[in-house]
Amino acid sequence: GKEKWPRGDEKVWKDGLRAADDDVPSITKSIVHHVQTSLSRQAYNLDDLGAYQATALSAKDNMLLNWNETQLAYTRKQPKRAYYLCIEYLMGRTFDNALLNLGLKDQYHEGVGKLGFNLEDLLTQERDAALGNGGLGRLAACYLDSSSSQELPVWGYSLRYKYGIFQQLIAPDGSQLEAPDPWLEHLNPFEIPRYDVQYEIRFYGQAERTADGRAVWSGGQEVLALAYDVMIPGYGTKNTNNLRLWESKPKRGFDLQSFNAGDYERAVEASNSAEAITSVLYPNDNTTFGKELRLKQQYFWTAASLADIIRRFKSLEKPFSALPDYAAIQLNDTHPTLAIPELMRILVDEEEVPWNSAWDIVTNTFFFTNHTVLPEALEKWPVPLFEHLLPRHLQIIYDINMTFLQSVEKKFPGDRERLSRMSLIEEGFPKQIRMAYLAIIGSRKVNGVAELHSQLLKATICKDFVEFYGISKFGNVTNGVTPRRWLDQCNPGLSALITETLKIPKSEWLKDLKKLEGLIKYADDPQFQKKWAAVKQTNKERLAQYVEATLGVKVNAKAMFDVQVKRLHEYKRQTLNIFGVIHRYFTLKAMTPEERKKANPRVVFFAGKAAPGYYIAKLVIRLIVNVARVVNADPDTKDYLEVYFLPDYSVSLAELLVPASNISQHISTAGTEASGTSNMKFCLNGGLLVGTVDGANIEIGEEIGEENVFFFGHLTEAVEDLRYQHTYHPVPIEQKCPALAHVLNEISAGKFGDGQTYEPLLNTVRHHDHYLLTEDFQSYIDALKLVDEAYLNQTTWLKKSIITCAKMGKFSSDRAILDYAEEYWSIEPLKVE
Ligand code: GL2
Repeated sequence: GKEKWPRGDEKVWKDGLRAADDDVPSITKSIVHHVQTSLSRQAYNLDDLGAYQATALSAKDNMLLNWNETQLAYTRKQPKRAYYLCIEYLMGRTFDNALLNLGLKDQYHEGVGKLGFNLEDLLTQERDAALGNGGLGRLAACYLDSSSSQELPVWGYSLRYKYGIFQQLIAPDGSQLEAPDPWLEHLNPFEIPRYDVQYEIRFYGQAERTADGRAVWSGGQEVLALAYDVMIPGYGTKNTNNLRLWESKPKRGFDLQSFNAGDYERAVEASNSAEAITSVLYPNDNTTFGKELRLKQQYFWTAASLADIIRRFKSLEKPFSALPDYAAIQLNDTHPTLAIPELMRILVDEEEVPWNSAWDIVTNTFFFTNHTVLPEALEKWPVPLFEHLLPRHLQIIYDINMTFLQSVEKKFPGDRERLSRMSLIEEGFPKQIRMAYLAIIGSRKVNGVAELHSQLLKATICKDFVEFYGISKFGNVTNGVTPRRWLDQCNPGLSALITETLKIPKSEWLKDLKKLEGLIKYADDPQFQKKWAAVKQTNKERLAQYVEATLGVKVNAKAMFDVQVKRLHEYKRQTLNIFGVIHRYFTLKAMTPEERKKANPRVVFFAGKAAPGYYIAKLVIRLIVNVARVVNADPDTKDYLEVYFLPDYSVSLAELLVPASNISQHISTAGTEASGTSNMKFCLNGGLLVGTVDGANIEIGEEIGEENVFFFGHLTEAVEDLRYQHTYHPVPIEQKCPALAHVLNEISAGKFGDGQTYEPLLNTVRHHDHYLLTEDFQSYIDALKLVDEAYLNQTTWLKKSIITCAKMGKFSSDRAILDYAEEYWSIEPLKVE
């Protein structure tokens, strides 16, 4: 705005400005203040939940001061900004992270103590913000932490789902049950509703042309998008970025006409349908679910976000051609691809920018990251459904496609096959819109999330586009994880040991993770090894306590902890793991008690959710639970093998599991896991990796040395050929892999409950074996044997563990976000003073 500010007396304004409450007396004062005012409670009726809320509100005030200054600095200095559009943000809990990033945890600990509460108890009162399914959503959360910590002007945009990822319950027979996740049931201290930021979003209706040839989209349903802001505090800096979440609301409360006619149900129908848009997160990971409501979510979110971005840009009073100098928009996977036709619509229909200029602006503003090559995850929308919901956008997509195909024809004259391969519209009944292609042609650059994945992209989904645009449009940014949450916060013991050993402030290595290499020179030091081992032991006992408290069983914390936690998916091969466990159980059973004493005791942990409609994945859970039931009850093997399925995997549970692993498993069929990010978290915490030559496992091996990783299995290059063999020259499993055949037969025979139940699962392995379990089983068992042998020698094991952690610097999400900032978005850090 041009008017003078502040209004009124500047001095009064200045006197009113608050400083952060960063000493203990001010902190206790602010907590008590929130108890009294925000909660309207008092000391006599304050429980842990109330104390948590008041304390969190006090911390939020501190964050808000930084947030305000950050936004003011951005507004004043007008830097180019990046916008990260991701339909999922798997944030987990906020409070602990906020205190650590603000550098106020000790003060709050003391202050809360003075008020008669224990900070650690209050922290567990917070519910996870579980607005995501798995790796893709958690990656977005790590990137926000890094963007604030690295002082980059980045905002996230997503949806404020009323219900996050479902709660997982395990029935007595082992099957997964789903319950809603009403995470907003209580006050959420960390969000700010912005009643002043609302946009109208249209669906359905008609797209028509006026006499002068302009397109107008009218009629249909209009709903309101209301902004909620979530502050993202940087570590050791004032910079506090924003995550803006949209909530859908009815535009006119309810339909007054029906109301007046006494038809109250009809009157609220429209309002219910508006609210439904942001009511629940779709629980599918790595698979599309072609429902109209999902498409509505995608458009609602991208349209509101773009309206917001454009409004901010317009306040700069620059010509539209300057948009790419002020905004970079990252399309995280294809879910926000509608932003491309939507920006075209705004520019061409509303701002009267000529089509070609508009397309120039678009293709210099957007960037696209692909997160998977799995065919079932490639988004395609049926044209009839799309046309019904977004008639104008379909016209725009057709126009984009026509111009694009003309340029392809020019470069490859007469190549009709190529035109039909590259078209945005896939022929068929019905025709479908290929969202990945739209994202590719509408973006400045395209990247994958690990070296192998980016190579595969260029060889498969993007092949024709590489030939058309040239290779330089296609890049790689290997994923990363934030060491603040995934080391300092979840493993305070290790963090303290590292700081003490490196003899530099924690803030230095946490923001420059390569500094961990300073640990290498202590890798052989017996004193250091002893401390290193003690930290791991403490973390294992902490996990054991959790398991006892939740499942009521005592875990042998002296045994090796072997962890596989991730979404249940056939490609991730939890089946390989559980079949390996069964094989191990049979092997132990067959031993004499004397022989058994030489075995390496092992506790195997599984956790992860299956999409509610994913039948085979649910069977895998059921099998794991029933194997656990049988194995854990067997006195012959009990001291050597325990198996647990921990229900309701979450970010908070990961924070307990990750620091407690001796080994973790990342065993996808080669070429299927784009990157994986928990592999990075486990290794950063000194857990060794058992894995296939896939995704980021490969780069972890390159960094830490292959001698420190337990690799096994066929390579990506072999997969296609093996699958061909399986289809055209199948060899019976008894012949191919007798050990595995024995495992399957015992399951069928009812060793782990009714064998019939598992037949559909077992048949996926017996026939076709798309994920190549029969091909990898033996080398998997061999790898696990090597693990046992290596674990027997604790000195060399600890050395591996220390070196693994020390060489993980590359996998900080700070490195990844800086890579995006420099190579893609062209944005620079802006330090808030
Ligand atoms: C994923 C990939 O499967 C996973 O390998 C990758 O680490 C993450 C983040 O890039 O993205 N793709 C995807 O759709 N989900 C993922 O976790 N859900």
